[in-house]
Amino acid sequence: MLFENEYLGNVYENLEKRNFGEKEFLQAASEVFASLECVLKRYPALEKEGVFERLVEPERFIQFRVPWVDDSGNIRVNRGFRVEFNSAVGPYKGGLRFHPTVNASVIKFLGFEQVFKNALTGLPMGGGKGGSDFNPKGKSDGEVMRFCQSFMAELFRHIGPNTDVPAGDIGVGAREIGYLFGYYKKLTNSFTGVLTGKGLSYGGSLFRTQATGYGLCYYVQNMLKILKGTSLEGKTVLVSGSGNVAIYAAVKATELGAKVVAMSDSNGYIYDKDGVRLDVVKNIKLQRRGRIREYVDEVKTATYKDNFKDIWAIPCDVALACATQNELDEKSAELLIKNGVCCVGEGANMPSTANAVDMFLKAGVAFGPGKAANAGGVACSGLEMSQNSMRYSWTFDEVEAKIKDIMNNIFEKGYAASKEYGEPGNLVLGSNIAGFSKVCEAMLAQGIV
Ligand code: NDP
Ligand code: 2IT
Repeated sequence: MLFENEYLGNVYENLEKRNFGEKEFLQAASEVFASLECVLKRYPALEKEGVFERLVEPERFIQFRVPWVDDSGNIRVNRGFRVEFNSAVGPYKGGLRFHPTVNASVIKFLGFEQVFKNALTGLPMGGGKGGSDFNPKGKSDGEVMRFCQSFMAELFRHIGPNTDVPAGDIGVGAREIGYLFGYYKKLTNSFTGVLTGKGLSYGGSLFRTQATGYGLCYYVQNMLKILKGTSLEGKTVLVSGSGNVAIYAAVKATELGAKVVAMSDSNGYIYDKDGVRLDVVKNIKLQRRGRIREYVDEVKTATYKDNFKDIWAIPCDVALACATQNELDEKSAELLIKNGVCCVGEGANMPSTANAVDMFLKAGVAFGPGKAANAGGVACSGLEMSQNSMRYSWTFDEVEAKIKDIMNNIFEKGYAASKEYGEPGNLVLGSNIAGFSKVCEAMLAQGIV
């Protein structure tokens, strides 16, 4: 039995049977269940309310065909998904991921995590997620546009500014959101805040581009200050990935006085002992959609190595995992701990394996779980929804100040719950409990729906 509590064990066993082989979804659910065992002990009535059975069953799961025509005239078929996981706290909210590894398990794990993350922000957002196994890499703008239009030709029936509000995630950035928004507008003849992460010229929020990465650094600053009595100033930092989250995490960490010495993509990583030049990275990744290895063509003193996982072998004080799920395993955790890491922040969703998380917690490393540490992005999306509803926009500084506040609060809530439940500083436990408490209260108030 994975869980001491028999009821929880049975719910989980049933979940395994009904979602056979969906390892990412089961991984995310078992982590949350493990954190909530102590809550169930304190409030045994939750069993009668069927809260746990309801939590792990998505309210709606949509899968659809996405046919499109490539530049050579070939017909291609991809699979589209949207999971509308839980709307107890607000309209479904969460990103779309376009990546060849996308499947039902990945979408469900992301949607499940999103429910708790969104609750932690304190904004009225439920949890959802979606995407496709479409690979935007190497596709022309025309191909990406035709794919997005075909994707939206089905998705538009299920979403709406008060129902379900998608945004970006891996492989979905400003270009894709633009094409998706344009087609939604054409199909419905309405200009609404149905997507977030929009361009600034048509209703996007200032600071959304920076929000996840900067938010991660604000969260990490809280961890370092409260749990370790220090700050990012003078720290050596590793940042995995080199997409939206990674780049802006590296920018903010550098601004706060840290030295980012390595970044990666799915092929390999660069090491620059003098501190990664972010103007060069931005130019390669954001302007040219290039590969991280191109960095060493411009910065001759830096080195490039294949195998992105080896980035974790570089000695550092702080590790920010900003690429993808399960990128940081037991072996990597062991190396980081051996090399004296004091803080790990998850910019990505579930980048650390379950064993890696346990090792960090046991070793006394300050560990910031994704659903808390990377919530700055969706929090800013929530503020984009507010601005769209008001038909008004806040300045960059106004949005940044609100996000900083939200990230400080998320840390506080998780830390307070970790103390209340007897494991001070265990932010996995604390954040799961704090997120759950809000969702649970909203679910109980609304009856069996
Ligand atoms: P991007 O598409 O901008 O960048 C993704 C980065 O991760 C790229 O460097 C990519 O490398 C790397 N990557 C993707 N898949 C893999 C893989 N299988 N193995 C190794 N590296 C991989 O996405 P984001 O920066 O937006 O997202 C990164 C993470 O942050 C994801 O986990 C996402 O869910 C999470 N997140 C994103 C938020 C946002 O606002 N964008 C908010 C909260 C969390 P390559 O180019 O080689 O594919
Ligand atoms: O994982 C995430 O929180 C996101 N990809 C952002 C979701 C959003 O709705 O902005």
